[in-house]
Amino acid sequence: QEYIASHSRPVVSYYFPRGVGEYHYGERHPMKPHRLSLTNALVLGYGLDKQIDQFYCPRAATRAELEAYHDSDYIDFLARQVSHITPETQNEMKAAIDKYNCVEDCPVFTDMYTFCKQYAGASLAGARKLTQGATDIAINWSGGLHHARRGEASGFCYVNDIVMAILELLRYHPRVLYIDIDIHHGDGVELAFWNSNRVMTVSFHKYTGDFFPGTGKLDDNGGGLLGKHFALNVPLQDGIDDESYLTIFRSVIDDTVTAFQPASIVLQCGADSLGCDRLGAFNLSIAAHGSCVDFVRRYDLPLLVLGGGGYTIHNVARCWTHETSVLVGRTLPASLPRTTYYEYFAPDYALHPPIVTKVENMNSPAALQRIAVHIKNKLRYLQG
Ligand code: ZLS
Ligand code: CA
Ligand code: ZN
Repeated sequence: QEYIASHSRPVVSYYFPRGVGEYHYGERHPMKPHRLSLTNALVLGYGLDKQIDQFYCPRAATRAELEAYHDSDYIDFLARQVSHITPETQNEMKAAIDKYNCVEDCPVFTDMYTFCKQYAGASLAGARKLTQGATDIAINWSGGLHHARRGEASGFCYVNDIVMAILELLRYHPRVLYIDIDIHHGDGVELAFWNSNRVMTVSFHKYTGDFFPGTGKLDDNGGGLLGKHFALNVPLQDGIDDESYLTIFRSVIDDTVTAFQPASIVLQCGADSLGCDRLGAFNLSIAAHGSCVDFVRRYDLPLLVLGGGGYTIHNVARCWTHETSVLVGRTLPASLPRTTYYEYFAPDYALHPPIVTKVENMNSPAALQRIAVHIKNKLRYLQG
């Protein structure tokens, strides 16, 4: 007989808002919600829904839920950007569009408010299931939009579903750990909890003079009376490979979990840290990106898993499908199932195609070791 409950399979919930893959930021825009449709098609094509315990089409977040973090004048503005903005109405709104930064990176697009309420509603639903103890792992690939500010859009992000989900978790959990493996700095989440000792934010990102958003240096560690030492930044250079990334990721996360003792973890899985990303310049394979997810899963803490960036969309879908399988504890066949989007995955139709780039690894082992030791020393401040 087996009574070892701790080794039983975790309960996994998956959140996919209806139609979330059908929004368009605009013709030349790199952010393509369509990648969510590709991901969902692969997840279903592989039959992963049979291992997922609860497959939800969550309701949209309400205005009151958005206002738990966001300024009401900003939400008013988003709500007024109803479908079919004509050039004339755009002109009238020009001042407000500038004020809320809804230009270029964050364009006004058809039904954007519904899109925001949907992805935020999904992250909130996951957070609630976790605090109720009704699930062990909640997955929302449409969430993870880490740049949005309380009162303005930033970096393709309008509403910060991550901050909203963490605020929900904090109602029941004394400490929440936020981990961000998107290639961009998780600045919006860091800023929201900059002064808090109940949320520790850890972002791994490309950090060079001009790479967006330009923040996240090694010595940015939180502030205020309580928040000092409760933010960590791991600045990296172009071309980081699987071995280097996994070494520093495991070292930093293990030290952080030991020092901070979180009650739950939120993991942002931006897939723009993969090799061959249209915007990114790292060199990670899908297997290594997935190993980060597996490493976090093994702590057996309530876990909210979110999407984020990812601009070579056929690889984004592969990556998040693989990670869904990691979270449910199943190994998938190497050949992709036939789906309506099968041709996106030519010519190999493989789950793990070789992701090869010519980008040289600009991170020396010595530099990475220096960062890991620096962070180890900083985490000592949490102990005493
Ligand atoms: O983390 O680098 C920037 C800012 C600019 C350069 C681009 N121009 C348009 C605005 C000024 C300095 N922005 C980045 C934002 C990256 C956001 C990452 C989000 C996330 O992955 C989470 C979801 C950026 N990089 C590339 C672009 N913007 C970009 C490229 C091409 C275009 C087309 C559409 C829009 C304007 C022309 C655009 C943005
Ligand atoms: Ca990051
Ligand atoms: Zn990104």
